[in-house]
Amino acid sequence: MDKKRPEWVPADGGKEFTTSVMKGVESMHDGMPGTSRITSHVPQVHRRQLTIDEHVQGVLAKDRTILARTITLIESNSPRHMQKAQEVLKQLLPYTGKSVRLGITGVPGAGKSTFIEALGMQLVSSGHALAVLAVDPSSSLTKGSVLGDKTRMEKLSRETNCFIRPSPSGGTLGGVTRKTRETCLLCEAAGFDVIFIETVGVGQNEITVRSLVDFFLLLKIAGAGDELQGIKKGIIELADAILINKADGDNLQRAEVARDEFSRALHYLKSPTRGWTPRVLTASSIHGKGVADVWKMVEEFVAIVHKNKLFEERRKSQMIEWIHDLIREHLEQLFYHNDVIRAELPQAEAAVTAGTMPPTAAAQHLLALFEKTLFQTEYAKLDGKPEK
Ligand SMILES: Nc1nc2c(ncn2[C@@H]2O[C@H](COP(=O)(O)OP(=O)(O)OP(=O)(O)O)[C@@H](O)[C@H]2O)c(=O)[nH]1
Ligand SMILES: [Mg+2]
Repeated sequence: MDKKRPEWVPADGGKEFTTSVMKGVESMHDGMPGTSRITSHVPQVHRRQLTIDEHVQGVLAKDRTILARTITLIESNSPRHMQKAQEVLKQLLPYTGKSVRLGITGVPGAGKSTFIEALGMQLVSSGHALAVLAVDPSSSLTKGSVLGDKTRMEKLSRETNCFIRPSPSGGTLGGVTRKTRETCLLCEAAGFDVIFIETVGVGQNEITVRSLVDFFLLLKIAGAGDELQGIKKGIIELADAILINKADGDNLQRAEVARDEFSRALHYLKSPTRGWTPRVLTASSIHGKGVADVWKMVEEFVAIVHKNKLFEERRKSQMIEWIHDLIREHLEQLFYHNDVIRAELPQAEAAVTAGTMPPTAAAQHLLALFEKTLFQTEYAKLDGKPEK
């Protein structure tokens, strides 16, 4: 884990900003689980940069090495790479959209990776091609969960029909979303028909994941003392299903009690998906029990949302949401990177905390300053241009 600050964080940014950035995956390995049995058709000498066409053709040809490199390109924050990545994506867009995206969220240790390994093995053995994107792996909490994940998904990572990719957890929330969204598109273009997105549930993450996936699965463990807290937080309102994991051994009975409690609670909540009533299931991922039922449920769900057109509708509105996320993110960066704002912000904050200025007035003052500098830049551009 690098302690590098992401470049967008304002100089006086506090804990509310992510201040640690995971090292790019490429520096450790190429994102390929196990050994790739497919030989890349592009020479790897000196890892020369691929052309746009090589990226596009490689992804379409399901070349996993090129897929991994294209994801790395997309994760890059350099403007040159971003431009290239956008061109690659544009050309791949016609080949996207044909997958089921499943978001899997739960507290650290809930058993997400174990569940993914169990269900994933069943899916690949029945002919599915599965991509697993581990967003925000909990390495910040458990130090090195990426490695842990690789061992926990040991069998799965050796499957040629499975592609496992840990994603960087740093950057803006929008950055993570943009990259994960774009990675999903790449995986779809490469022919993966099931995409799992594993994230640690820490509040905001769940909302982000909901905006990326078709089906949102919340993993819980019984007896963790948080059974009904989730309801208050509104997180379970986002879930299409809750899976009480570790329903085995001494925990079995508690898991069943938790299932009934959650079922009752869900009864009073509005479903996040029209035409679908959220369900609560139990499973023991470690023993593979109840795991197949989860997939049966997802298939049922997919049939319903295809029939009532919600699948397509949701994907479209997620794309629209995406545009606005990007605009918001960009405007925020412009604002906080602005020299005038950077100079003025601490004073405005001090005035507010000293009680000499109301927060609204401070915000208005800063925004007015910002707008003024924007116009000045525009006027400066006009200066020197010959009049018509
Ligand atoms: N008894 C039991 N243990 C389980 C089960 N599923 C997972 N575990 C154990 O719980 C621990 C955490 O499992 P993981 O799959 O790594 O959990 P995770 O949610 O992916 O954790 P992070 O990635 O760190 O957030 C491991 O020791 C697993 O062996 C289960 O169904 N039953
Ligand atoms: Mg995990």
